[in-house]
This record gives sequence, structure tokens and C-alpha cells, in this order.
Amino acid sequence: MRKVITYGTYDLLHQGHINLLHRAKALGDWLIVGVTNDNFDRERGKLNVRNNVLERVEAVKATGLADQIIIEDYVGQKIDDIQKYDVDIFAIGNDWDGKFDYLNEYCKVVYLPRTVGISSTKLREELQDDIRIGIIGCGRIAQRFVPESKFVSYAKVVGVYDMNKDVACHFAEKHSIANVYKSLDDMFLDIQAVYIATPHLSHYELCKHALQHKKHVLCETPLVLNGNEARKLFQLAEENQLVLMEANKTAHSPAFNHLITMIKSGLIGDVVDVSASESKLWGDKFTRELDPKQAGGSMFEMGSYPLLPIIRLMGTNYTSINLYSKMKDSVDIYTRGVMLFPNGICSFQLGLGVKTEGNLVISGTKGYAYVPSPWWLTDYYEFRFEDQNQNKKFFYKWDGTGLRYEIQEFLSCIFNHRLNTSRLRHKESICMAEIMQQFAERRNFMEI
Ligand code: C2G
Repeated sequence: MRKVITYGTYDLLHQGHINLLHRAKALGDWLIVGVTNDNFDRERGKLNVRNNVLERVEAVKATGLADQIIIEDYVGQKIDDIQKYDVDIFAIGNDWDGKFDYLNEYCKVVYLPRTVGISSTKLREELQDDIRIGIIGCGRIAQRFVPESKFVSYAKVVGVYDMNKDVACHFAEKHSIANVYKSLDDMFLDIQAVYIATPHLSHYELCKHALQHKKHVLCETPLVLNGNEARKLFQLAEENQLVLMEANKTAHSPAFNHLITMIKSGLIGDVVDVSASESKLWGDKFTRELDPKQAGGSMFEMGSYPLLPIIRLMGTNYTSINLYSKMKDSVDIYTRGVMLFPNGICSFQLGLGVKTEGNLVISGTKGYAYVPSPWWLTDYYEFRFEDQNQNKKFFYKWDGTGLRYEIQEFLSCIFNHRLNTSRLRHKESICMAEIMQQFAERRNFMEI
């Protein structure tokens, strides 16, 4: 019995896929089809797959061409499968010409002619119109947004607005963006969604204005520095069936999400302590991040990152919080926060004028998770146990500046009418805003 194996995503399964499966099957007596898992696709940069793995498996099954279907989860699995199933022939479309020659060591490799004129990417474009996005605020983070948006299907940045027209023109020219709007109302006539990348204190009014004009909103973190403002914004979004999402890039990174789901599945037992830190020394003391009039300082600038794993793992019902800050020129150059929960204690350290480690340690009753610095750009972590033979290490790709994942989730929420992403829920953003408010009002606060 000659065994043939082939792999694919098979998204929006089409005639090209069917022809390939026919050709592969004709090479032998038993055809094994490997269907890529959702995480595996995301990790290899395929962010725009429409059908989930179960739907794609069902579609391949329905062709009646596969004798066996397996799931492809990790890089290198092809070698394991070929040996495990004693495969004679590995077959794949010639768009992969030469890429799998290394498998010749294990079996015969055959590149089959691809069907021209049809692809899942093309079908996706026909299926769905682009979401026209307008950028408000053409600063540092917005510079990263445009190139990252190019990796996400249907994300189309069509125009920008900035209070400083010259800055907006320069930005549009640099990123080949069609429109520079004179006003927000002009922009709202032309777009369906906005990305707000302005300084913190302007977020509330801009979000409200956009939501009132029925626009979906992706707003840089921290969303707002006041619990009531956050509540009002999410209420306005829900009333208008609009997506309002806090652009916390770590919350959407595949690695961070995998870390959280594994911990929530009990891998290290009950979580008792989450300790996270982040620091960045700014050479220029006049930078916005250190300007008290623009809500500068460690807590406002970085607080929403360490609060993310704390709130995702321990919830929003903390019993107490205490904030300790080293102040300089009316901003906190260093802040440490200690939070008590019914079932644990958490702490975070933030430094804009003080350097610290920048790692994340999550301690549990069976083991702990360790994410080295910079944990917020999560691409590697370990689970460590008393019996070190149980230790596990996980590696991921952190593609580009990592904004593509939040953009992808933003669009997926819009398309699927999911108003509340599970990666950073409304109540979690509201909780963060309340903590920012406590700091702003110097409640539970001590200067050191
Ligand atoms: N294919 C084809 N003709 C098309 C489109 C796709 O013959 N018009 C073939 C591809 O060459 C591939 C298979 O159909 O052999 C599945 O294609 P995709 O779903 O795009 O999967 P792909 O990303 O190519 O996955 O580990 C995954 C594999 O390495 C390939």
C-alpha cells in the first residue's frame, strides 16, 4: 500500500484544493491530509483564515478524497508524521517548489501543478469588503500601525487626521495614504472604523465622538484614566452595536494568549501570585511620556501592561491596592503596585526613570511560569516545576511590531459582531481605568 501525505490550510475550500487532492490521491493507495491548526496558521503569519480548523476538516472530509485526516500543529511535524504513518510520498502544490526537499531524506517528495486563477485569498477578497480605517494622531505608535495593517485582510487605512496638518500630510505621504482630512467630521464621512493613537487625555472625547458617529473604535492603551469614562464609552458602544477595543498589543499576541489559556487550564495549579514589571529610560526628559500636563509618568504610560496578566488571571475583584511612587518633576519615574485578591497577591513595577528587570513570573500551587524580559513582547516562556524533568519551554514568533494581531482581532470582532473581545473584556478595561483613576487621585497612594 503506497501512502501519500499532503498538507494545507484549505480555507474556503475551492476547486484548486480539490484538484490537488485528486492529483495527490492518484500517486498512491492511501491519502493522508494534514489540516493546519488555527494557532499554527497564526504563528506562520496566516492571520486572515476565515474557517476555523473544524470547518476546514469537515470541508476536506466532504470531498471524499482523504482516507485519513490529521491536524498540523507545529513546525517540523511533517517529519514526525511521515515516520509515524510510514509514508511513501509527500505531495504539495508547486507554489512550494523546493521548500520541502529536506523531506527527501524520509520519503519521495512530489510537487504537483497548482490550479491557476483561484485561491483562498482571492475568495476572501470577493467575500468581504474592506473596512475603511481612519487614523487619528500621527505619532510614533501610528507609524507602526500602517505597515502592520498590511498583514490583515480587509484592513484598509484610507486616511489620517492630526491636529497638526503638516504632521498629517507628512505621515500620509510617508505611508502612501490617500486622504488627509481637515476635520474629524470629514473623516467620519469616509470611514467605518478609527484607530486612535493620540495622547491619553484626549482618548475619552475622541472615542465618544467617533462612537456617536457610529464608528468602530480601536484606541491605544491606556483607554482612559477614569472608571466612569470607560463605563460610559463601552455603554455607548454597546447601545450602538459598535466595537470599542483597547489596543493593548500584548493582549492579542498568540504567545501571551496561549500562556494564559494554559495557566487557566491548571498547568501550574492555582495561581497565588502574579509579578510583572516593565521599564524604559527616556533620554529626553521633555518627552511627552514625562510631561505631567499630558498624563506622563510610569503608571499612565505603562500600567496597563502589567495589569493585563494580573487581571486576566486573578480577575477584577481585588480587595485592596496600594501604590508607591518615586516622583520627579511631578511625574512618577517609578511606581510599584501591590494588589490583594481573595485568592492571591500580585505586584507590578513600572519605571520610566528607573530601570528594572522587565520579566513576568506567575506562581502557582504546582509550579510557576517565567516570561523573560521584555515579557510584553511575548515570544518565549517556561513552565517550571519542582521536578525539573517536567519543565516546559515554548517559543513563538513575534512578527513585526506585533500590532497585526490586535488589528486582526478588531476586524474579526467587527465582521462577527463580537462587541467584547475575550482577550481584553470591557470589564477588564474598566478595571484598569479605575486603577489609573486611583493613581490620578492619589488614593491608596504613597510617595517614597
Ligand atoms: N493549491 C492548488 N491550487 C490552488 C490553491 C492551492 O493546487 N489554486 C494547493 C496548494 O499548493 C497546497 C494545497 O492546495 O498544496 C493547500 O493549499 P493552502 O490551503 O493554501 O495551504 P498552504 O498554505 O499551501 O499549506 O503546512 C501547510 C502546507 O505547508 C501548505
